Amino acid sequence: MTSSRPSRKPAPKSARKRVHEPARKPFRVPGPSRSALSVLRPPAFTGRLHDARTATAVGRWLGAAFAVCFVTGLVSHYLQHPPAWLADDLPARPVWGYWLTQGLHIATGLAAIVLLLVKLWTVYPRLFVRPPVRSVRHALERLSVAVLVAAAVFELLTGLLNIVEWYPWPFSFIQVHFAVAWVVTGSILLHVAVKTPEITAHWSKRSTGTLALPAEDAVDRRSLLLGMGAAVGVVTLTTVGQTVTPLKTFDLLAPRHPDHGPQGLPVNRTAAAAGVTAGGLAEWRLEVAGPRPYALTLDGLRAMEQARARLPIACVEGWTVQADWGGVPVRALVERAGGRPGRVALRVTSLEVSGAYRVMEMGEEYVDDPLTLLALTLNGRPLSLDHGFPARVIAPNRPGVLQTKWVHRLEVL
Ligand SMILES: Nc1nc2c(c(=O)[nH]1)N[C@H]1C(S)=C(S)[C@@H](COP(=O)(O)O)O[C@H]1N2
Ligand SMILES: [Mo]
Repeated sequence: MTSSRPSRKPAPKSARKRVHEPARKPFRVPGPSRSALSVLRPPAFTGRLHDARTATAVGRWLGAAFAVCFVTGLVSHYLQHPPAWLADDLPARPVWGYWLTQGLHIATGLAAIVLLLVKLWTVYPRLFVRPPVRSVRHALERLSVAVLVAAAVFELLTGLLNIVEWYPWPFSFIQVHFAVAWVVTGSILLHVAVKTPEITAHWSKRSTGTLALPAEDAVDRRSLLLGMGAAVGVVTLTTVGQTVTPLKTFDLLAPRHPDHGPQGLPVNRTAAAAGVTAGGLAEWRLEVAGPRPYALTLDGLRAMEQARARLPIACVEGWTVQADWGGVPVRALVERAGGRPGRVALRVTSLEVSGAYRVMEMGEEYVDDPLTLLALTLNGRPLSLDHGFPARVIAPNRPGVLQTKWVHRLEVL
């Protein structure tokens, strides 16, 4: 290798013989003065890694990742916070539905971090465009890109911090992450609309950009895209094992490992954190409110006909573990209180002292589903305290946050 910088030290003899190039002068910013402004002068962007063809090639992967992330995010949001008209029609099947959509949400969100970084690097020379503003249209376009970048960075950053359960901000993650998702989506659509001529011109490999390329530039671009693909592959492989358990051996970077936790299952909120103690459970009864209210002890629940269900706990934060659950079908408990399964919703209250997931409501479809259980056992053993002893909800196709633990009251609605 030859260095482009002249070196003060004499090169070793063997090397000196091979140097044919005259030593280059060190680079100087031309002009009368090296003012503060000249620091802002763009570096010389050689090669075509910053051209429209590269931006298009990277951008469509990023667009695809954001599209999947947005749609799966909507699914997650509406399963957790359904509007009243939808609440009773949320489907309890397929049982793996939320597992799939939330797994995709987190995986595409993590992949989008890599893709966004590459995309920003590809287009950052445009920050130095002179003059900065050519027309009103140009100004609006630049403003829309600024909004897009800010919203996209915000969304990926808050999502990432959420999966590690770190909330270094004063606002509610759920509402703000949801709202900004619309801003990102809207500004992507606007961006695509504005850039349609460029995108179509550079969509295929034979785009004008490529034809004009010297061969080595095409190689550069291919290397960039391969590198990006490899980085996405590594990020995905080292995190997706938290939800695709056959790949759990490679789960090195995800915040959760599917096996780590009591009874082989992770725990988000421990009994201690929820203020639930074994001592406080001595007097535990399940209260069921409805046309014919009643209460049951744990032995009373165990004496009812038991059902089994193999269902995943699919946490919104992206980890999923399948388990065998045993307990009393919720519809049987509702019928016993005089409610008609398929016609009534249910409010479930936890013993938990405080917390966003102390009270949960489930719609008619879930109440009616034979796989929706008030679970007493996990993988054949009584629930551990951290998994919701003495009784917890487990239902198919439902976000983990709604699988309420330490249940003590059901209300037929
Ligand atoms: N009462 C109560 N139930 C709860 C929670 C909670 O904070 N309080 N957390 C939920 C969340 S976020 C998840 S992912 C599941 C996890 O269940 P596990 O801890 O048994 O794995 O429990 C849910 N049940
Ligand atoms: Mo969760």
